[in-house]
Amino acid sequence: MSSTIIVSNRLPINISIEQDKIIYQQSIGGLATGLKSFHEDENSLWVGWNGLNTEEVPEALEKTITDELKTKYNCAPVLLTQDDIENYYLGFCNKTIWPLFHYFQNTTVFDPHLWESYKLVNQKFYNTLIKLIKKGDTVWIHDYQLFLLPQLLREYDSTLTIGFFLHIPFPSYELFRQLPWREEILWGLTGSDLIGFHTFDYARHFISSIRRILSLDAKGQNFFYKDRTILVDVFPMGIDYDKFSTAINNKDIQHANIEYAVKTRGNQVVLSVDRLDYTKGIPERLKAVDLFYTNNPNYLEKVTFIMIVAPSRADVDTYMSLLKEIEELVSHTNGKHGTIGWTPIMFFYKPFPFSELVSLYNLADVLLVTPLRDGMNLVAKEYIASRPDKLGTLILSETAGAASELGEALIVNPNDLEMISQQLKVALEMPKREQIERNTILHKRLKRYNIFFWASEFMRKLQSIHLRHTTIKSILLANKEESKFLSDYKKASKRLLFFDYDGTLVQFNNSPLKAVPDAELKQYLTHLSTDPKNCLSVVSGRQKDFLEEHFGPYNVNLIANHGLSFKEPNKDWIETEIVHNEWQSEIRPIMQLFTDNTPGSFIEEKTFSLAWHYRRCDPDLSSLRLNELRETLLDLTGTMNLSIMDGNKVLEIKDSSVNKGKGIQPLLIKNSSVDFVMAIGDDHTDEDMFQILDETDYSIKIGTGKTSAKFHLPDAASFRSLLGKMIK
Ligand code: GDG
Repeated sequence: MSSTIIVSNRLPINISIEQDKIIYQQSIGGLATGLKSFHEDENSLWVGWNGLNTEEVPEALEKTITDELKTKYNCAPVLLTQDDIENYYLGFCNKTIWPLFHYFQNTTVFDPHLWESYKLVNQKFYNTLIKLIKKGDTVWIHDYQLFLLPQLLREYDSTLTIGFFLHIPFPSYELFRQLPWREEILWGLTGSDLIGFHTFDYARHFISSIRRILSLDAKGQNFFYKDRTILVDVFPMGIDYDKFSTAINNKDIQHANIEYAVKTRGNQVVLSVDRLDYTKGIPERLKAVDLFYTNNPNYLEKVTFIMIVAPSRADVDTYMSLLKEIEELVSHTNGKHGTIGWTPIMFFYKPFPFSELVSLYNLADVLLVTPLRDGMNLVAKEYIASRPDKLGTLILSETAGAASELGEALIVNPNDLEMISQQLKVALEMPKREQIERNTILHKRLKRYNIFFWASEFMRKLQSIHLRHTTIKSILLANKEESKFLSDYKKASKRLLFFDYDGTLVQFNNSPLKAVPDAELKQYLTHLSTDPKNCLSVVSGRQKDFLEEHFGPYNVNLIANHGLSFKEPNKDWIETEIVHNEWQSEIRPIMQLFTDNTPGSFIEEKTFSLAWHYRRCDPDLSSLRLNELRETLLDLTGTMNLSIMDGNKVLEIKDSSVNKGKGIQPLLIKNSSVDFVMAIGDDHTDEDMFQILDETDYSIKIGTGKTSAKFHLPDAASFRSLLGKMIK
């Protein structure tokens, strides 16, 4: 039976060893809390680091821990050394990716040594996983610690279903590009079938980096790599709504509530709950609270602020200096505004048990959540869900992912202390009726889009995109199919071979007009064209002169201008159709206008067509211009016998009576008795060739996407390697 494997840096269980006794505790943190319910419900296997370093655990104990993790918690550990923890976890993850992705570029460390450790640990996760996964399994990888894992697993088994979810923000391209290892990280993610983010902005930033850094094509939420389409989508993570909304029925929680009310003297209570982290905006929040008391002396002794900070990443220096700064700010405000009987800020640097946390959610009149950046922020959702009375006001930072979902909260700029202080007053004075109105809407949303819905939506999309990959009609020309192709080729006594040029015989580079045959290709062509069994043709949209310059010396047929011009070896060019190109004078000025407005684009003039190339342009601008140009041309050419073709980073307009299918037809007729026919190409213009071939012929598309070809190859490099095998 196939199963689901969750992979994250940490297991949802914290393990500590005290005097040879093993203590298991539920981890705190968004990912662990959020996914725990899904894990228990689905009976999935969870793979991650167990929180210990291999040096401090005797081997016998290691085995006991591994066994107990499996039997009691359905977890399998990845073992890390002290060195891994220092350089991968505390190093690259927490000193490089975490600050950069949360827009703290000034404190981001770029150290190749840490990057090496990151690669090594991703490999360790891979080594653990391949011992556990079975054919047909689904692997769901979580978060920024494991960016390289999807591609490692894809190379191990191309049929695996692989999903990736990022729990933190994905920064804008301008920020992400600062990372020296940006390409490796993006390539690592391309092994996934589905990549999920909390918000549309993060997904948009990611696609922009994919297009600009890897130069991969993207359409809407899909991008294309080799023979696969990878879906990028938005899944705002929910919480276990029922667990929080019913928790107050618990007697302990009700008692704790009464006790807390006495301790806060019946004052109005403002609460905040965070892990210790500089992204959470804790010092700024404390300054805003201080400002609130200064600006509103009538609230002194009437409002108490409870701040819970759960210890986190205590081994990273910046976190300890942050704690010191927080403690100083707390004592400053308490010293300045406090009285003998009243402490303005009750500060706790420790984790609270779930029951006490829910009591505090129920006690608080206001929850103040002001991170400078936050992927989502689950605390905001938990607060609302914990209040069946639908009372309480949420103040939420606009830079938390949750803000895009919880619009009924009071939204603030976390750097605007005056604004936070004002909104605190608004929140404390908000009439109950308005609180209930706002929170009723929020409850509905949180109840529906809960953690189970979130996980099942992700899984549903993941399975459907994976199914799409396995049901692509054209067959990958690999393994068995490739062997059959090579054996048919070798057996044949007469063969017709049609090769497209750009993107097929040569790879695209940034300047398509400069792509010329390299030494290896020349060697292969010499071999193929001197084999008396072969009749080889290069079929291209290029002009006659170009093909003649590069292929003239070989014994090959040249079919230029998309099939319009034909030349056999040692003969003259002939035109296969009579075409008119008066239309060009009308279309050229329009194309020129678009060229002027799109830096990097240029027009290629051909005998019977005009091509607008945009490979070197800004991808966002060119996609905008491309749509405009296509629509303008469609309007203009409605009554003319012209067709507009989307090629690989080129839009070409040409006479409709010319196409590559028509171009190769005379050769197919003349050689009707051959026993091997093959046509290969990478874009839309090659489809006319594929369609004219018989069912038993080899039509091969390079790349993914809709095609009438019977077979496909991932990229031009795979065709090059196939050519190498053909001449052996
Ligand atoms: C990352 C992203 C994203 C906190 N203190 C206590 C406690 N907690 C629990 C909360 C909540 C979780 O920890 C914190 O989740 P957040 O979402 O607020 O933040 P991160 O830990 O930074 O999580 C974040 C999340 O992943 C999910 O994708 O939302 O943006 O940074 O569940 O309740 N729980 C208990 N005592 C505490 O003192 N019991």
